[in-house]
Amino acid sequence: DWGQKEALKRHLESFTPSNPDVTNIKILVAGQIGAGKSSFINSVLSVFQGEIGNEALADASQSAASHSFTKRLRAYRIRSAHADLPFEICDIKGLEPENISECQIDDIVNSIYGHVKEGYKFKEKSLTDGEHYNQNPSLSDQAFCLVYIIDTSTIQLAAEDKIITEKLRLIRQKISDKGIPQVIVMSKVDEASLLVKNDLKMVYRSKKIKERMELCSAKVGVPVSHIFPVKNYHNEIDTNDDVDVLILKAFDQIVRSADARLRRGASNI
Ligand SMILES: Nc1nc2c(ncn2[C@@H]2O[C@H](COP(=O)(O)OP(=O)(O)OP(=O)(O)O)[C@@H](O)[C@H]2O)c(=O)[nH]1
Ligand SMILES: [Mg+2]
Repeated sequence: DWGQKEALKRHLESFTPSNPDVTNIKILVAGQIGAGKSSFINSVLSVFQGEIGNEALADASQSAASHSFTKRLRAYRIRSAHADLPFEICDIKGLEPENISECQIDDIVNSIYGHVKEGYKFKEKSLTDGEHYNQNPSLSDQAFCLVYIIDTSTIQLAAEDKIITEKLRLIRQKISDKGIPQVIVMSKVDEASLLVKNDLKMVYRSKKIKERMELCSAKVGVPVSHIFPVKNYHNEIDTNDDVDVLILKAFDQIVRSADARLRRGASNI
């Protein structure tokens, strides 16, 4: 249904967290370098603003990078034209494709639990103390959904695929005790299929996209119902309803998952 943009937007604009102790629901975005994390955050911000913003600075160069363009943890509050919404999305450094480093995984897990303060610059060694370490995170400091961004145009490459899924598996293992939900956003559907590039509405009809979503589901062990294909805003001047609908669908599920986790009670966190 490509006509649901306004309904989805209204629903999210009038949303209040189930737990009254939580002022804003925090969501953490993770994934490989260049997967489109910052662009996804910009896209969500743009949908609610009704115009393209570039708050979460994305990498403007098209070349494949070996270092993350985003270096610090930064939180972005979602705002609509009328008010601040009770959602905050955190952008972090990307996971390096070559190796599986414990440090990167620990930093992500610590960021989810709210131990890493805004502005922290990620280092070679994981954060365990100091001025950026939050010893006693409040409920609003903790993230209640992990969004993992996977590049649809490269997931089929065997080597990358293996490392991506192994890292996700390690993160899942660490956070599974606390029942933090995970949603996968598959970015760059336009780069994965020419059909979709020419008409975004073909995204659920394209055989290639369907195959990639199934591949992702099988490898990561997340049901296809929790995997959302999107095209991020990355070089556009104006927003577009089809792009907005896919972003809103993904964001709506992210918010539902996070809120469901919150409803289960703070005592288990
Ligand atoms: N075609 C297309 N390009 C995209 C999309 N999303 C992101 N990009 C491009 O991919 C590149 C990387 O995007 P970023 O948002 O900077 O990726 P990131 O995951 O934040 O990367 P790091 O901060 O380096 O870890 C940029 O050149 C974007 O313009 C998309 O949906 N489609
Ligand atoms: Mg980034």
